[in-house]
Amino acid sequence: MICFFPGILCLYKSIIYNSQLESFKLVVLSRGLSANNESTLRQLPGVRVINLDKLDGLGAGTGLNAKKMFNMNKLYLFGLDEYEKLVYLDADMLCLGDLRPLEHIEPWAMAPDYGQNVGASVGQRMMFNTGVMVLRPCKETFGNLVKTLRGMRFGHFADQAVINKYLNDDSVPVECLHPKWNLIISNKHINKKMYSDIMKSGVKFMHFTKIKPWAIGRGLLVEKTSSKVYLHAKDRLLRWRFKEEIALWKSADASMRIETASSAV
Ligand SMILES: [Mn+2]
Repeated sequence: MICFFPGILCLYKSIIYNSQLESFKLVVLSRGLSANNESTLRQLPGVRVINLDKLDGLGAGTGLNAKKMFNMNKLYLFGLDEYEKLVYLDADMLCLGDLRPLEHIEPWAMAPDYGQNVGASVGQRMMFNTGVMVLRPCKETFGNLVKTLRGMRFGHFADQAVINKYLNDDSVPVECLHPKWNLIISNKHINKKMYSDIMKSGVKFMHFTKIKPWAIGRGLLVEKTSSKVYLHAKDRLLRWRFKEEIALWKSADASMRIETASSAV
């Protein structure tokens, strides 16, 4: 499984560098992070780490694979009701624009999932991508999500299937954010015009769904396990396809030096 620590560091740097926020607090939900990496994160100004290692994995017994079980940890954030409002971000996200408008966006708000050829839907609604969510933590919502999860059978999506089903079944109002708030890179070759228009007019968050730029050249570029030969060919292809996106990630990553306790990431 890919380690997301370098992704979180770069997300943090990109928010400082690009968001124009005077201050922010980054709450990191972690599971399986090394002690060194966790202490590096704890030393960053404005960062709080919530270690989930001792909590049960959500979704046991539903036949989910390890990666989908890992993604289910996201549901724990709904229990953080000491916060009135949270902007949830995946760790494979990069901030590229002014985030101040988020102060005026009320929960729930999410961007559509445009990563498919045909936009997926749940019930009567479009499917929202769960990589960026403006939400209000609430123990009751958390309980309802866990209940929803228990009765489900899973296909392609994990937490995203649960959250969308809950929103649909309970008719929860959701504001649809412009896709610039969650520009899914898998979309680049699907909705070409929309993607390039957003690239030109300004991205808020770029979502590295297809590749993790920090894992390039480490044999971890693709998310799915494949044969070595296939992996190298795909590695080159993706590197070429997402040249511009990878360059943006690298430049944010180089914007600030953070001393890491361990280089083994
Ligand atoms: Mn993601």
